[in-house]
Amino acid sequence: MSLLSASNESLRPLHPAGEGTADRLRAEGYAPLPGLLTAAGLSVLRDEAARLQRAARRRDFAMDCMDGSPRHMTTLGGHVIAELSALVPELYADEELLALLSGLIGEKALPVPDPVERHVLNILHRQGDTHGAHTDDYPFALVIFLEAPASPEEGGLLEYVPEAASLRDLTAGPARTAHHHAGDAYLLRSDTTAHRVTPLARTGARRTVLNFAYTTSAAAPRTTPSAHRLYA
Ligand SMILES: O=C(O)CCC(=O)C(=O)O
Ligand SMILES: [Fe+2]
Repeated sequence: MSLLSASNESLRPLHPAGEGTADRLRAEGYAPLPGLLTAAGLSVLRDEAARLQRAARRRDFAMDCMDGSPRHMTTLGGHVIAELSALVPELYADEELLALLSGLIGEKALPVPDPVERHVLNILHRQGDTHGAHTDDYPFALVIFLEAPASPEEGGLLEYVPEAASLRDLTAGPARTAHHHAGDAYLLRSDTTAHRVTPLARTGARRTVLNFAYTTSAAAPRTTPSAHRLYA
């Protein structure tokens, strides 16, 4: 079944990346892509994530290489997703999606070599669940929301500081925050933007995202142990 070919039913036509989105990515390290998924795309991916979640693993630890920031979440790495899902790898490599991302980045968005980091599933589902402060190994992350807390008061906000000198920048001053709805996505300059997901504040709230990592031909390879600790 190909939902994700040229007549893509899962992604909206390319215009949701409105005017100014590329500028915002460059200036702020973050660009929202509200309603990137169609209703059909959201429904299919949500069912896929619910199926994949059965293979996912609970993680509760401090990430040493990221200033000991907390991980309280359930995750599934890209290597397992590739074994269990046709849909997610297809969407990751979808030409329409790559064209959209390349347009925003200003160069060709390329799949990353590491099968573990390429496309991952992150699920926050208990009160207090959080994906603590870090930067990513690869320069760009497309985060697609399949479930999200209804309001910012329920937590699960993205907090970010572009061009961060250190992860401490997230707490040293006011960080930027963003709330998203299911079906939304955002693109992050994820290697130089310090970022974290604030703790879920309410029992029963859920936040499920797919994170797709991309690189460019100019990007210097940089790897930390963090992805393998969280996903392998
Ligand atoms: O869930 C998010 O909004 C961020 C995910 C993230 O930073 C990551 O998976 O590296
Ligand atoms: Fe990240």
